[in-house]
Amino acid sequence: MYQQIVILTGAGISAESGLRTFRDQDGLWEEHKIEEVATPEGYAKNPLLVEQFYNDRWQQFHQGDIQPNAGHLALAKLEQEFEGKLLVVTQNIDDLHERAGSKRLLHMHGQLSKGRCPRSRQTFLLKEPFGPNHTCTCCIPAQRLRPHVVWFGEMPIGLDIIQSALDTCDLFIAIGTSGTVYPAAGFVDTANHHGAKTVDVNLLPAERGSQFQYHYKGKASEVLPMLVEQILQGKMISGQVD
Ligand code: BJW
Repeated sequence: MYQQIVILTGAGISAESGLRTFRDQDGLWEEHKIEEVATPEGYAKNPLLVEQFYNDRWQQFHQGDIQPNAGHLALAKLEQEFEGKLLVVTQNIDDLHERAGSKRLLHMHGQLSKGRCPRSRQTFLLKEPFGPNHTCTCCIPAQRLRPHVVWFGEMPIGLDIIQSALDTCDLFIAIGTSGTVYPAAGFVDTANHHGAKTVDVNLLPAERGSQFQYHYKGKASEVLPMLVEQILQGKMISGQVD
């Protein structure tokens, strides 16, 4: 039924694994000022504060009870069994998709597990939270690594790959994202423009005037296993689940 699928995930898919979202009640932005911890200007002004923000999240991500949930696992199953093309684009910096088994995956807002040389942009895998000993091996003198994340005003990663996938996909599914941050929030328009079916999965009901053609209201961990089965069985996606 479908040949090429693009899936966009946001913080909501990891919420049921125990990671906080940004804009929900009790979200990260309730406790932190965006301009202080999620802009290059904030980092230039106070790198230690920003490193602390990411180190706190590192600690949380590495708690033993943080595991991929049924939503992540369903997407990995889709990748294994779907015969067409599939790309999962995640805005999340956690590694729960990888840990669930996803491989055709693009982290458009970076990865917490990596630091980046501010001069060469080379990335380095981190085995521990940020500290003064985290420097690059590509420059002389060695540069202090910065978090490999995309802050406001910075260019997201892999946009050319995402754009060409969106231009040719016939199914676009957004999961657990508030649609407030661009360019990710505009992907649905591109997919609609190219004639794809567009589907939103969110705990909240569909917004009036939403650009999505279909909406599934519910937890990602409950909706995705059902949606993935429908796709694998070649069934048309048509339902509004409330
Ligand atoms: C569940 C659930 C469950 C919960 N099941 N669902 C004016 C107009 C338009 C654009 C701009 C503008 N001024 C500036 C801009 C651009 C700016 C922008 O979009 N600003 C807006 C705020 C207006 N964007 C940028 O600067 C981006 N770069 C850029 O634009 O470059 C230039 C460019 C030019 C031309 C083409 C392309 C590019 C960069 C954005 C970087 C965002 N960075 C962050 C931090 C990353 C590192 C980190 O993790 O700390 O990314 S901010 C934060 O928001 C993070 C997230 O990835 C991102 C999106 O959040 P997400 O995932 O949607 O989470 P929430 O919390 O918002 O929503 C969770 C949802 O889940 C909710 O809907 C819940 O209901 C749902 N949910 N539980 C299902 N169990």
